[in-house]
Amino acid sequence: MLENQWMMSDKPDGEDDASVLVQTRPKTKRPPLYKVLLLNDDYTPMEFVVHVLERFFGMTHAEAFEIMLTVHKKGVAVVGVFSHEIAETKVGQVMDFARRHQHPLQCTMEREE
Ligand code: TYC
Repeated sequence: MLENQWMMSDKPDGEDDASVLVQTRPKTKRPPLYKVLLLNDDYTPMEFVVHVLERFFGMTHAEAFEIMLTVHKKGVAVVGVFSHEIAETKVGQVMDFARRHQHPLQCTMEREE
């Protein structure tokens, strides 16, 4: 993609001075990224959360246990950063899996600054 810029033509006064659209530097805007957040609650078993983090976020048992404890203590943690489509898929997978097991676990996404 190219960024465009309006410029005046360099004709002397009295001659045609119509504005022209010229190409300047190439513009490559990267798509936004989204943080996937896991929220604490009082009922979802710790081992279930650990399993979710292993299953849907590719964490080792040790990594998953550590993140689960962070959520348990702090109330929320970022469990991954993805494109909009992948983040939506992860949130859907976690919410669906929790619902099927009748746990109130909540997972959301938030655009990165
Ligand atoms: N607080 C829950 C408990 O004590 C454990 C838990 C951790 C729940 C992380 C949700 O995202 C969560 N059983």
